Amino acid sequence: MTSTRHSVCALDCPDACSLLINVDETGRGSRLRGNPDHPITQGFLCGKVARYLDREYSPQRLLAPLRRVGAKGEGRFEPISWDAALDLIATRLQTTAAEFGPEAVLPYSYAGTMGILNGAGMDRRFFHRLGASRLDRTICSSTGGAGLTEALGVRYAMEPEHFRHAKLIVAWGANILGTNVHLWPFIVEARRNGAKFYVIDPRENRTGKLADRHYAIRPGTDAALALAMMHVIINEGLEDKQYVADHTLGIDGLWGKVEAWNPRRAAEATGIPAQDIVDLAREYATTRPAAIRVNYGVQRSERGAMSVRTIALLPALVGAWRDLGGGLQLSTSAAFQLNRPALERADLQLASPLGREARLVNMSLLGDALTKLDQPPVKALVVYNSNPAAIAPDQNTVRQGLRREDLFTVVMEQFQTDTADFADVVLPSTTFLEHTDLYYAYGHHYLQLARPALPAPGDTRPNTEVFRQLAARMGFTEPCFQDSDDDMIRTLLSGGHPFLDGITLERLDAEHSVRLNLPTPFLPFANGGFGTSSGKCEFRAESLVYTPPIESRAGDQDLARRFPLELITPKNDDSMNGTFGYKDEVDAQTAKVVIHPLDAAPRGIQTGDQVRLRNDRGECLLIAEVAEKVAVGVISSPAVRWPKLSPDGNSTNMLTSQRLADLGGSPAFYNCLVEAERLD
Ligand SMILES: Nc1nc2c(c(=O)[nH]1)N[C@H]1C(S)=C(S)[C@@H](COP(=O)(O)OP(=O)(O)OC[C@H]3O[C@@H](n4cnc5c(=O)[nH]c(N)nc54)[C@H](O)[C@@H]3O)O[C@H]1N2
Ligand SMILES: Nc1nc2c(c(=O)[nH]1)N[C@H]1C(S)=C(S)[C@@H](COP(=O)(O)OP(=O)(O)OC[C@H]3O[C@@H](n4cnc5c(=O)[nH]c(N)nc54)[C@H](O)[C@@H]3O)O[C@H]1N2
Ligand code: SF4
Ligand SMILES: [Mo]
Repeated sequence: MTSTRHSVCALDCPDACSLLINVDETGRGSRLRGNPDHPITQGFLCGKVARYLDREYSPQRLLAPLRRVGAKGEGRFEPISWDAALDLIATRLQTTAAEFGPEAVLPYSYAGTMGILNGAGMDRRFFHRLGASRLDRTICSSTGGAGLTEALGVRYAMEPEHFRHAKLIVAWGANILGTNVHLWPFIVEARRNGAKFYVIDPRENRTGKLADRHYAIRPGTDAALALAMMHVIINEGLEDKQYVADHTLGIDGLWGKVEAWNPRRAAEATGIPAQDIVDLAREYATTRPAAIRVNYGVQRSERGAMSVRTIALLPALVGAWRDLGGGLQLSTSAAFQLNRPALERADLQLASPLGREARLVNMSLLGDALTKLDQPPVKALVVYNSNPAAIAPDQNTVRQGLRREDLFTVVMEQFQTDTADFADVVLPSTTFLEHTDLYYAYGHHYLQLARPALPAPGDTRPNTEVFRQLAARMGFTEPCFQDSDDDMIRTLLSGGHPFLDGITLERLDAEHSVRLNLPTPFLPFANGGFGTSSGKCEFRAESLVYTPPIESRAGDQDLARRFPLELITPKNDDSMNGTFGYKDEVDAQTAKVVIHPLDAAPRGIQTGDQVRLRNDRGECLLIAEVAEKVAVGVISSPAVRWPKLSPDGNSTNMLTSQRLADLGGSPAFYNCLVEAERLD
């Protein structure tokens, strides 16, 4: 008898799909599909997860704990028992803390799973109680979050379902078909009803190819475009005077600031013709409802927070928030008002030997943290839900750090990643199909619960269980270390926020997916209600600025002469950061770099040639595709390749820098100057 079970896709994707899986009497899963009854999943999955069972049952899955026997990074290990592995880890963490202070221990995790228990639950309690350094989890979105908060005060967003009502949709640094495909049906519906769909992106991706217009903007210059749109809108009196008067502050100062940002000046900065900027601004201001889907692509830049902030001021200027189908979406996650403080228990730091709040280490600066940080230096690193040897910027420095003989490294993983190769101990982890977790989303407003659908293979264990067991070995006696997964879910639901009214564990078990208790329709700023102290959207014109990124053609001229190409490394359509990097087809996709014919010709580069990209930080080898999908001066290679599978052992994060964005601490991944040469 085959039964059907429910699950939730845990990958780091806005869509957080509701899944159905067939399971036979032996417990083996077959046929993974999207839940047809889920309002966002709508019965379909992206290509990568439709085939997730390949990964689930891959012969490359890690099934037993391992201890390193070779050199760091070499990847030679021998199996050991869980007891031996946990004893070893507990002893090393204790001696490290005793000798150097507990802050010498650094956790390193990101969103390998979006499950809250396995991503930010027992692990947080454990490291807080130990007094370990706290990790500032900036690698992805914190810059955009900071920019959005500057504009709106609270990071609420348009509902995805409302895009169907829009008459103009702008995908701004958002590769919807690649990274957020469950928004697409709503866009198709809107277009069927006459909506226009525009894309603002330095490259022509899948989404841009299907758009009514593609504006090829230069990387990191979005704030210049947004300021020029404000110029046109105010100059032509197209702002929503009522909304501006009722719900914004500082319109008078705004003209003083944007007056200088005429479309010609913005055209020079962005590479988008001035007339196109004028037309876009007019159309945006005069079409209702108008929706902007801005995604994290725009904020992986030195000017990322300013980009998001200026873009997020546009809907207030034209009153788009009033309309069903109008407004902006960056992330819906802020509406999930879960009781995370009670889950994470930062107060346990006071019970730690440290006795105070531990220092905060920016994960985007891992290279520096492992090679330069002092008082104390990082002596033990515990990695889970992340693959920093592949995904962190300035790979060279990260690797130098991971290679340190005096660094004790634990990696909890499903696959033998580059990071796992540097581990002293590798612990085999369950997948989302095998453990319980609670899921928020950053592209919709449904809270979801998943129970194990499949048995855990081999000796794999969930992160939650590993940290419970480590806590016991370390002698942490607080009752919270005995909390079950269900206890932790109840804790998360317990904060009393009205958006969680009526949502219980029992209801989640029965319904799997529950809409947050938001007003329907949810129009967060239709009547103001911004999260600023004034309650209004504050333009604060004096602090709106655009200056070109240092690593751009208009930035540091010495750099730009030596390294004249602007490299962007956006997401690969058919993988998920490094999660599927072991697959041959993903490796082939992420081995490519697209270069414009006018940049390729003088370098003698043709499609299929092996090229070396280099800058002062390092180099890597890729295969050229010569095409007009990028503008002159821009090259693009999809992220993230497993370095160890490339011919020289390097991937594009050899080239990216630890220079941070303007606010929020995220890396400026997409402002990266390089030179390219053909290999003979
Ligand atoms: N298939 C797939 N889906 C994914 C992921 C994946 O790896 N693969 N990763 C997940 C994760 S972790 C995240 S954070 C989200 C991110 O989702 P997105 O933000 O949609 O993805 P990105 O590729 O980072 O950037 C989107 C687009 O921004 C463009 N871009 C780059 N620089 C600029 C710029 O300066 N200005 C503008 N206007 N556009 C720019 C890129 O070319 C890209 O097409 O996707 C998630 N979904
Ligand atoms: N050049 C460049 N670099 C980038 C980006 C880019 O666009 N360009 N994007 C950046 C962004 S936006 C992000 S979010 C980061 C992503 O960085 P990461 O979050 O590190 O990347 P992932 O590959 O999504 O997940 C990492 C690992 O988590 C493991 N994992 C999954 N589930 C579990 C689990 O339940 N337990 C344990 N122990 N492990 C699990 C997976 O096997 C995978 O190897 O990369 C960043 N790096
Ligand atoms: S990766 Fe995204 S689109 Fe694909 S199944 Fe998971 S949540 Fe859905
Ligand atoms: Mo991300």
